[in-house]
Amino acid sequence: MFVDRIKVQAQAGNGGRGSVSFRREKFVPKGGPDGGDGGRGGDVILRADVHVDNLSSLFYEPILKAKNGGHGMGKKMHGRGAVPKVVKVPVGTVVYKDEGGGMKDERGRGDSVSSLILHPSSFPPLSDLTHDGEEFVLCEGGKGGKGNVHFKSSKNRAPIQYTEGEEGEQGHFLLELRTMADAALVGYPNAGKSTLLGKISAAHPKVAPYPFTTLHPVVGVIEFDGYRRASIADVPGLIEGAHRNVGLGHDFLRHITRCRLLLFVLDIAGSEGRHPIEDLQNLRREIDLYDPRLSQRPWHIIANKMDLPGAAENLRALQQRFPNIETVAISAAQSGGLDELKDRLERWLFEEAPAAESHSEATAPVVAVYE
Ligand SMILES: Nc1nc2c(ncn2[C@@H]2O[C@H](COP(=O)(O)OP(=O)(O)OP(=O)(O)O)[C@@H](O)[C@H]2O)c(=O)[nH]1
Ligand SMILES: [Mg+2]
Repeated sequence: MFVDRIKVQAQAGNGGRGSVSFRREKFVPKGGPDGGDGGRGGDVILRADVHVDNLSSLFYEPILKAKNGGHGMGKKMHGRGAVPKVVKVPVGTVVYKDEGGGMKDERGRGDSVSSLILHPSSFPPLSDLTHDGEEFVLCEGGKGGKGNVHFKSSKNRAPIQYTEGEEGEQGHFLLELRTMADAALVGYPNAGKSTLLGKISAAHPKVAPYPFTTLHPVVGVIEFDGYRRASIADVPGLIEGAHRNVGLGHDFLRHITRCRLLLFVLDIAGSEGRHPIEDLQNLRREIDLYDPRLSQRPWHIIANKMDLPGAAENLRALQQRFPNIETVAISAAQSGGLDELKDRLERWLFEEAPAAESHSEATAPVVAVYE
């Protein structure tokens, strides 16, 4: 199961209680207070891990709870501090405070679809875990209470006061994965995105002659000469009207928000009865409707299925229509033009859209405004 958006509840551990105790020892009459402090409650921590690729583990464990700290004891012994509850999440996880409402998660919890209208500025993320090993303390454990040793004074030599441990923080959160990749393959279903990714990287996304074969993003790594590497995301097919939730909708487009280069993969032969120029216009429009900032990203065209009849003619028409957009003609199925594509990718990724711009800071979750 692939889960890329989930609500969780987190509860850090409470601090342990301070102890009330007196030293009792042979030949030491009235030994004085010796109650130790309580231990700290455990934190709930999210840790980004490259070996985790989605949030499905949280689907089965939606309540994240850390242990309480141990109580203080006599002989000035402190209670045991609880170990933190560390939850591994994929790199690219964005954490939001769940204010209740506005967002729907994988379980369908949250508000009804019609009210999914968000005001981005009022919904800033708490954290964005973009590097392997990066941690975010979701809820802090409570401090331990004080034992009676702290209350000793010249007036009160046998205090019976102590303090309770503090309560651990708790809250509701929404975690959302935004895939980290350098470039994204965007196209209609069956355009050949998965076939292409399978050919140029070591990834093996499923390929089949029916639409919506790919249901969640798959990231492949492509290696260039000189040990240069880049990651490319194959995202589910997009169709006209996706912003109205047609097809798979365009919710998954958040996975391309961090990609610094958009590659539009077209069925240039129009083998399914559509025209590639219209396909491209529709794809660009859907991206713009989703988030206008995305349509400002550098983009290029990959004209696929050049082996089919009618492709060359359509390619000419496309180039006339978009003379300033670089277009690479390939046949992913027959591995035609892939060397040329790799050369261009290297130039696009390392010379024209350098990495500094990548992984743009996460903003508020972009949620569809359904009509
Ligand atoms: N003739 C021809 N067929 C191709 C080419 N590339 C892909 N196909 C075929 O097109 C069909 C769809 O390919 P996929 O790679 O699954 O397409 P996709 O874009 O990933 O589709 P979704 O996952 O549904 O969005 C498969 O039957 C492929 O064999 C090509 O260059 N030429
Ligand atoms: Mg696919």
